[in-house]
Amino acid sequence: ITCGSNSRGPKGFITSPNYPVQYDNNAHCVWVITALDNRKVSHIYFLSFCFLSCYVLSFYHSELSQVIKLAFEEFDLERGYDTLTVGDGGKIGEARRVLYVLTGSSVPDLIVSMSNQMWLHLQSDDTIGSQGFKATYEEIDKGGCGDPGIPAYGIRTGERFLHGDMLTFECQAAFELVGERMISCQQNNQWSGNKPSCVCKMPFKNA
Ligand SMILES: [Ca+2]
Repeated sequence: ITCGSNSRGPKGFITSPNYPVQYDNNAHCVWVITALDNRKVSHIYFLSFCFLSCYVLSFYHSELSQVIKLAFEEFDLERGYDTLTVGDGGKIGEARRVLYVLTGSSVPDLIVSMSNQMWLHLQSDDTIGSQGFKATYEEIDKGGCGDPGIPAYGIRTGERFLHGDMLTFECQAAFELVGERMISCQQNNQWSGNKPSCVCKMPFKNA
């Protein structure tokens, strides 16, 4: 089956077909998410002073200032056989702009595009389905990795999500940190690691 859609910002969500019921076999779905062309009033005001050259500048600004942040809430695809490929830009399947090929049942972390567009391609084979996925998307300003959130029962130090910024995580008493304690926002708009989780320590375990 063929499915998917073209979506525009500033925010929304995408689910696999039939979600939360199993997706179809032989599904072939594509989604393209495009940030809104959000020219601001100040730009239009600016136009009246400088005509063509400033129009080009403001257009340039509006085209490139926003990127797409994709955050998964649920994710479950038949491991190794059904895949969701996420890429940058508007050309579906462009190999050199693939960001991730996702499969299996662990929920991926944030994905941030590098341009104002992101595409997703779900492909399933001819047997065995799974629940599928639900993801929300949102426009964010270019030059950052987006807010990865704070783990349940956790504490985060750091409030900035721009290139080079670092976040450190701790867990509340009685919880143990699993995963990376510190992550940094890389130039490719992706965090260096996944947000950790805080799991309850075994209270009666003998030392
Ligand atoms: Ca399958």
